[in-house]
Amino acid sequence: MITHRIAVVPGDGIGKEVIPEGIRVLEAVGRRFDIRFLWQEFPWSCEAYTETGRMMPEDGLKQLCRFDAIFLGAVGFPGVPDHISLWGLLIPIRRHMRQYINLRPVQMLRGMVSPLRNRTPKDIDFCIVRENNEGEYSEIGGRLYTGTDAEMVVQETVFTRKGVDRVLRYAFELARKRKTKHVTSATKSNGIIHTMPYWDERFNAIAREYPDIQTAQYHIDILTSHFVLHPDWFDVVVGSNLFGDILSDLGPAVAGSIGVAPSANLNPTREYPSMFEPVHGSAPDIAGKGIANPIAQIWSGAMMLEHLGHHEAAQAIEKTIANLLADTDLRTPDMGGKAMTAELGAAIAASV
Ligand code: GGG
Repeated sequence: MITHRIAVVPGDGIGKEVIPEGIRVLEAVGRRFDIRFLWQEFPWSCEAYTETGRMMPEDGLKQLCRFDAIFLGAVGFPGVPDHISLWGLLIPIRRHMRQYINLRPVQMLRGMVSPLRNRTPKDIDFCIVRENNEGEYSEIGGRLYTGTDAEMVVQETVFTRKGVDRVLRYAFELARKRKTKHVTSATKSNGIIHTMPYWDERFNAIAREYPDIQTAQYHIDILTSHFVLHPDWFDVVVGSNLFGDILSDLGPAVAGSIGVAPSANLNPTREYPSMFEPVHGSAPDIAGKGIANPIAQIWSGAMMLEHLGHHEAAQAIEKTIANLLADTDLRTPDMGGKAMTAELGAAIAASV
C-alpha cells in the first residue's frame, strides 16, 4: 500500500461541490489499487478573503510544499475582484511551485454531443499545452497619473528563452507519444511585434530538434476559427499563458461541455508538488444548486494519479468516465441531462 499526502483546496462556488466527488472517486479507485490518500483541506477562498483580507495565509505556499500534490476546485466569486482572487491563490501556487506546464486534454467522448454539426469522437481528441508561469500573466507594469485625464496603464508580457523553450519541448515530447505526431503553435506575430516573433523563432528552433514531428503555426484569430471548423486538424496545440487559457475553454466547448475538461499544472522536475484542477471556474450562476458537472474534477484526479505514478488507476477512472457517458444517459444539465453532481460522482465511484 502506498500513501499520498494531498492538499485539498475546494476554493469557491462549484469548486466546493465537485471536490467531494473527486475525492469520492479517488478513494474508490484507491481501494481497488491499494493507494491510500491522506487528505488535508484548506479553506482558502474568496470567503476567507472577505473575513481575513487574504485568499491564503502568509505561509500558505510553504504549507502546500509539504504535500505530494494539490487538488484544487475553483477560484473566484462575485464580491472579490477576479484579479485579487487569482493573484492571491491560483497564480502564486502555479509560480512558486514552478508548475510551468498546464496540460489540458480536449476529448469528445462517445455519448457527448458537440455543438458542431456532424462531428464525432474521432474528430476531437487533442491536448493543449499552455505555458503556465510567464507570458501575458505578468505583474510587471503599473499605473501613472491615477484618476486624472492623463491616466495611463502599462502591462508587460514576459517571455524568457528558458520558459518558452521548455514548454515547446514539452509539447514536442508529448506529440512523440501520440498517434498523429503533430504540434500546432498559437501565435500572433503579425500584431505583437516583439514577444510573438520571438515565440515563432523559438518554435522553429525547437521544431528542428524533432524532425519526426509535423508542425503548423497559426495566428490566434484564425486558430480559433479552425478549432470550430476543423477540430480534427489538431493533436498537440502549444500556446502562451493567455492563448492557452482561451483555447482551453474553446476546445472543450466544441467537444460538448467545459464541465468535463480536466487540467494538470505540472512541475515536470518534481522539485515542488503539481496541482490538478478542472479547467472551469467557480460558476457562481449555478453554485449551491448541486447540478455542477463533477467529471472535470474527477478526470483531474485521474491526471493526478498518472503524475503520481499510478497509470492503471488513472486509466480505470478515465475508462469509467468514458463508459458512463457512452452507456448511460446520466448527465448533468450542462450536457442536457437532469442528474445532480453527487449522482454522477456516486455512479463513477461505484463502477470504478
Ligand atoms: N479551476 C480553476 C479555476 O477556477 N479557474 C478559473 C480561471 O479563471 N482560471 C484562470 C486561469 O486558469 O488562468
